[in-house]
Amino acid sequence: PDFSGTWEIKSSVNFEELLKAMGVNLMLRKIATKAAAKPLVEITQDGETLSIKTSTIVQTTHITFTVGQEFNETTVDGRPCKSFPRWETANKISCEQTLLKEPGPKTSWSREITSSGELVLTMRADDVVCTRVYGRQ
Ligand code: RET
Ligand code: NA
Repeated sequence: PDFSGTWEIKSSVNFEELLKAMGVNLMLRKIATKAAAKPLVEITQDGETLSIKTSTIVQTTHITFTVGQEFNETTVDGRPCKSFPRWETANKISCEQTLLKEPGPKTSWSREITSSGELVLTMRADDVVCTRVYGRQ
């Protein structure tokens, strides 16, 4: 599938609950949730290598990875982790994360291009699932 493009958010469910499950305090949750309501996501793709830049007013993250290869990332709340992306289906990448240092909730994400051409991002922390749907800008 083609993940490349500039994406804007259409809906988001459970983002603040995700941060709560990660132990982020109320004040930072409010700031982060407000910022995350207006993200800009820019993806470039070369075969199985993706580069994903997610910009908000308080934080911008940039990851580059190849599906099937471990890479260094940070969790949504900023903790360093190892990430292992793999194809879950032909159109969906699932990525398990392992924290480098301290114990914390089990986290992962997935990104899928749906049949209607949307990008669905899920982010998990233990049993909390945040689902964010993006459309092409
Ligand atoms: C701060 C402080 C530390 C805790 C958190 C922050 C903000 C995180 C943000 C994340 C946005 C994520 C998105 C993901 C994918 O769509 C304020 C830096 C959690 C804004 C947009
Ligand atoms: Na987002």
